[in-house]
Amino acid sequence: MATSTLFPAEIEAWRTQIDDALDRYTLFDQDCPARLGEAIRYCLLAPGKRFRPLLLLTANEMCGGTLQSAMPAACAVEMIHNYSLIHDDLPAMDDDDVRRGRATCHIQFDEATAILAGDALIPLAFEVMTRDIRPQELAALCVSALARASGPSQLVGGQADDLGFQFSQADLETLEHIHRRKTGALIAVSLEMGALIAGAGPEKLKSLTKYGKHLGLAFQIVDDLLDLRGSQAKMGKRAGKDAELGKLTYPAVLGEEKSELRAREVAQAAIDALKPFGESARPLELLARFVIDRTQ
Ligand code: GRG
Repeated sequence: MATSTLFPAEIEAWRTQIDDALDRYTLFDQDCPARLGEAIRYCLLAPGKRFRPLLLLTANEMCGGTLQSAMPAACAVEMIHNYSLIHDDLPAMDDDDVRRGRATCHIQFDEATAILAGDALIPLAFEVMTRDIRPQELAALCVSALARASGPSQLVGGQADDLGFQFSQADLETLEHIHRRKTGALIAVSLEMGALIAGAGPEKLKSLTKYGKHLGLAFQIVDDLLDLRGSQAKMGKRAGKDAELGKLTYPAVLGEEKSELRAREVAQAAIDALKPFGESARPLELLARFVIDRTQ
């Protein structure tokens, strides 16, 4: 999976810093069994796009924050995202054997290790935030926002419904309700935490959260289209899995052409939500365009 130059240069430079911080956060002590630590690092440090941490850092910078103050939350959201990928790939869920161009965790290690590696990333994310975000009141706000976004009514609930609707029919509203939680919640909370850490006022916070919600949906629509049309070599994961698993997807509900139109419409709504930022919203505009044009 080639991820070397995905984003505009100024954003791209942060990816290395995110990778370095994730590396430092997973240098475990002697009490962490070697195989578990190895599995966590194998998945977390694999070449992902780092899209959620990049959104967080970009929103933070737009609101006047510093990279150093936002990095713990950026790493935390990537940890939660990675746990969800590891568990999603398990035989009990999507049963995938390739992720980020490599064997999935349970294939490379074993199922129990993959479950535990995913499990471990959840408390690690919250440990990092409570320890490294200052002041403590801000850490508490971020913990609360990320816990909600990854909890039973958002990420986990969206995943449960996604599994529950396999091989069934549903309308657009149901489909969007699933996608907004399964994929959108972590994307939206990344923007929200970036703004919170920079001390953004209510207008900017609202605008970024709205952008995040629209962008999350656009991201998932494109993901559905890539699964239909994309190649494993580019995406680093198997294509065509959605149809195989009878997943409720945009192309299944709307058809390919209308799905593409809907993705563009939602990405434009995301960009429109950035009006209060004026010219300084340019990096997030570029990220919204990346979502629409991405091939991995
Ligand atoms: C197990 C609670 C739980 C949730 C799983 C991750 C997930 C939710 C589902 C995966 C199915 C899927 C393809 C969702 C589409 C959106 C998504 C999360 C894509 C993967 O994220 P990327 O493209 O991946 O940002 P990288 O590897 O670049 O980080």
